Amino acid sequence: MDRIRNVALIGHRGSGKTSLYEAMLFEGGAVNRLGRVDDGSTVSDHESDERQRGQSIDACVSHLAHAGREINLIDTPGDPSFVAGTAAALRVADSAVMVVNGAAGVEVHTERLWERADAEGLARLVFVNMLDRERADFFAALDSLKSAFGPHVVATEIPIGGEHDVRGVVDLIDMEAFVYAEGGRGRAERIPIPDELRARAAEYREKLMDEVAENSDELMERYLDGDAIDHEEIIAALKRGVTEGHLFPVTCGVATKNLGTDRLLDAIVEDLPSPQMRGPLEMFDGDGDAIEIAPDSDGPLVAYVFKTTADPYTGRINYFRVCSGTMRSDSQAVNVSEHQKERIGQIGQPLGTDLMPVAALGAGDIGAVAKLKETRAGEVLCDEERAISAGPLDLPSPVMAFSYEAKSRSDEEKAATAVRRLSEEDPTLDVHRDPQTGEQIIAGLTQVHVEVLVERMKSRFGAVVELHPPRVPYRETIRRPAAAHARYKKQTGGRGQFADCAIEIEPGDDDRGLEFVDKIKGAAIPGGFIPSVEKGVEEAMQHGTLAGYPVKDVRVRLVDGKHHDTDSSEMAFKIAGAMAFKEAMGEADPVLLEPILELAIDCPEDVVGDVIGDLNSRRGRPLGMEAKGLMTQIRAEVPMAEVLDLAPELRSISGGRAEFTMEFARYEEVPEQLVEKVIEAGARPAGAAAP
Ligand SMILES: Nc1nc2c(ncn2[C@@H]2O[C@H](COP(=O)(O)OP(=O)(O)OP(=O)(O)O)[C@@H](O)[C@H]2O)c(=O)[nH]1
Ligand SMILES: [Mg+2]
Repeated sequence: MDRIRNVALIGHRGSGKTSLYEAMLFEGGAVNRLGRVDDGSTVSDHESDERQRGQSIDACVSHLAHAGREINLIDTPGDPSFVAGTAAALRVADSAVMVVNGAAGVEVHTERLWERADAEGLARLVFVNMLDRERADFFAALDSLKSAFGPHVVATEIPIGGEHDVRGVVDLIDMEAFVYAEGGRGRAERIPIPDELRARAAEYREKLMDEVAENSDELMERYLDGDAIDHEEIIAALKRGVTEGHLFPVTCGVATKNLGTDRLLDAIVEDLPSPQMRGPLEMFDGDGDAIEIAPDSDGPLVAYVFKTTADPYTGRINYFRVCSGTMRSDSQAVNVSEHQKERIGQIGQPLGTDLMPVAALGAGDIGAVAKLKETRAGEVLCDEERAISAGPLDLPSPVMAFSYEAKSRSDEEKAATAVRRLSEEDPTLDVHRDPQTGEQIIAGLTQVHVEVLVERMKSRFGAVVELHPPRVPYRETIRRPAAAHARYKKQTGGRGQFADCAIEIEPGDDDRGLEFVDKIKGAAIPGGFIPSVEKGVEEAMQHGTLAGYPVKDVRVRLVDGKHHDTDSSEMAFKIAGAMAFKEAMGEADPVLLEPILELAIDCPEDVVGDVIGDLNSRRGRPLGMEAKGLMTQIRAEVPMAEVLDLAPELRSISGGRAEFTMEFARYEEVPEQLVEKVIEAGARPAGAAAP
């Protein structure tokens, strides 16, 4: 029952997660060569674009065995452009190892990812990595962790040596010291605690014991009495605190030298909870009420699919966590999200892209299966039809929208398939046709996010497309109430067309879109035609009267009308509805809206002034400033129209040391002096008739 550990490696970009992942696979015997990010020889980061860019883009799952336990280890990307994979990994892990750069301490995404792990209720352990780097300082990193995450962040080991001569660690639980042979495999050699570290080790041991004892009254009493407390007792209390999410052990090492990795695997087994210890997972029933899914292998099957890969050669592979019941090879399951039966072929335990075949996987385990027809990430598989869902992941919405054009006719077809299949992999991508301009749009979280998609369209599907600079999705709305009356009448011999309607419009509530209220008394317009009027209004709202941008948040009351027994039709009422809306909108003080984004820019102290100056020139409004480790974070609201070229500018201001994330905040009126310019650029494709 206590066999499995599902662990996600998370951390700021470039903190060494993938390097640590490879070292753990090597140490656990899953591979017999230590993979290196810099040589492109890793199990994770196996995609060509990951190797080229030197960063993880997708989450990668591997299974390994250590000390009689089964560890499902998930490497995640640190770049917020690819947060979808990270968020999905956290959904299926029971705990997270937070990897921190020992020379930088807590960085921006260290904090964001910590919050994500917290929101998923995950136990957390920290690995302070890169202790061999210049200016690496374990104790400074520990202090930054404590000030970011509170006093229950506590070292369970401290390093021996530092920077170029870091050699090993002192274990504070057993008060033993270990040194590692350079690049050696296997356990470290035990040595006496070096004299120069004795006082420090005793000091940090006391801090550790104070925290651990808090988790057991009995242990606290004996600890205060000065009794000897053995390894098992300490671990039991530690594990309780970690599992309940109020104790966070900190370990350390050097991923690229495989230093400390064996001890990290021990800590995963000893300190982190199994699925059974973690307990039931929360899902939702058909009414959206929370239900608990207990990790019982004999219970009904509930499996959550957290990752789907699309490859034209190997086909689709789905990665899942068995939340309850047992998933068996050569069986059947129902995709209850799509109401589709799926034939389950050979299931396996993943090692990167490889699958090690297994007959069955019980509750709490993670596996993969190829060739499901309809199933994608986020969906739930059960043994029979059940109303159950996992709830959406908390993900930012795509704000950077680029239009693209296929290079040739044949690319056009390939691009359509590629975009559809690739966007299945990533819920933070939005691909659609712009209803205004007819252009094909790819929207993502950042420019890099969209560029990676375009590279994959080419490398995996042979579809070559050209990206055009992103367009700002302006909107229109109204500022005051107005009324209009429209009559659509045509007599062309035979049966004519007749519809007549009167509407009142007024500003609606934020983000409600169109609110259509039927106020018709008697049978001035027969009930069957009223949806047609609404449809007409809806269509007219696709192209506002100012510049042809979609209109948002308007309340429309249909108050009166007339019909004709033979000449009235749905079509006629739709046209009358659209005519009435356009006329009313023109009278209702229409205004142009632009999206405002909230930016978080992280930059070194010495360029803060320049960055703020740059933001001011972009109509930016500062929201605040905060020290984050070695960096300063500036938060500001900036109109989207002004940030499209922010990335290169920021790179040049900071010499590549700044980075930023952005999220949609809200729509605001375009300042008066800019309205003309936006209207001129207009959303209307060239040559289209004015409304
Ligand atoms: N000196 C030193 N370099 C390291 C260590 N760990 C990783 N690196 C190097 O740091 C760089 C980034 O390492 P990765 O393992 O790709 O980092 P990551 O956290 O997976 O990065 P993302 O996937 O982009 O978030 C690579 O060049 C590694 O060789 C370490 O412990 N010491
Ligand atoms: Mg990585």
